[in-house]
Amino acid sequence: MDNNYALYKTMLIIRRFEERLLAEFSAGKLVGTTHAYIGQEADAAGIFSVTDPDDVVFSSHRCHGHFLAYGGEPYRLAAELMGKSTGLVGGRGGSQHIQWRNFYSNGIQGGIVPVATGMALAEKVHQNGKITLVFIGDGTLGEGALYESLNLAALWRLPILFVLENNGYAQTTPVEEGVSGSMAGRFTAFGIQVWECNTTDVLEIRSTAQEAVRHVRSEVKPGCLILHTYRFSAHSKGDDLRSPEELTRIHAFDPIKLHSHRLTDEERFKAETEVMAIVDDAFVRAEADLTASLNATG
Ligand SMILES: Cc1ncc(C[n+]2csc(CCOP(=O)(O)OP(=O)(O)O)c2C)c(N)n1
Ligand SMILES: [Mg+2]
Repeated sequence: MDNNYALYKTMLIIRRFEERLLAEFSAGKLVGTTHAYIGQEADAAGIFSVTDPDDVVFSSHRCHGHFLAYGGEPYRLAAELMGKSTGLVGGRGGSQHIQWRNFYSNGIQGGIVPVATGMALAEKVHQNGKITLVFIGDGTLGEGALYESLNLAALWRLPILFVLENNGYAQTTPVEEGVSGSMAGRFTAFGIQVWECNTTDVLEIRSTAQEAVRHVRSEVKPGCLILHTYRFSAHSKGDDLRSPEELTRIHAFDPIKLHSHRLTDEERFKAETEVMAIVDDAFVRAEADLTASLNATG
């Protein structure tokens, strides 16, 4: 019961935060670019409900959902998106390049995977029981640095979980046109065990993630979690070639609607009220903050 409410609230924070973010973008209040996670919320909510607070996380251009599920503060993220000095990295990273506690993100596809692998080595040497997670998309399977990392992670038995979120597209390229052969086979070829989920049900994702996380932590070995999912919003801002029929079809897999039936009307109302207040406070406070000075240091 408590778990169901917490998972729902995490997914709702991501959804409402990003709906607000897209509206603020359209109103010209944000700078740079952005990539919304709307539709994929069950992945982040499920995974971060079974990780430890000190685990190390590396994310991609589509990082907001991962960050919020990790426990990041919506206000600091909103301030970062607005280029404010109170933002996560002083307003200089924007949407794709954020850092807070053990969470890092980078917009270069696959570029962060060798960094994450090195971090997993460092944490293994420190023998502190932390695992490292690194998120990639289906389109990032074409990056060579990924395979060098898989090789070393397997050879050196590094405690790292590669999380592959297959949302079916790399920008506007469908996965069938960008990825050959088997996704799982790309990991098993290096002797890395794979867990795979073809669902947007947060409870199923959570229990599969739990097994994968347990394996990586207790066996001190790499693992791979493949999550087949759906991206509801455009790749970034407006770049979407999908037909209205396809968009209608995939909305049937809305993870929030799917999970909402496990809550009472009162619980759904409470979650919605609390989340709307958090998101509104985040954007209103961030807007009032000072803009980052471009030539400041530190
Ligand atoms: C090395 C590199 N090439 C191209 C880009 C531009 N780019 C940003 S996201 C993206 C598609 C990524 O697709 P995928 O890995 O499936 O992630 P998704 O956007 O679907 O979450 C591209 C081509 C980039 N950021 N880095
Ligand atoms: Mg993709």
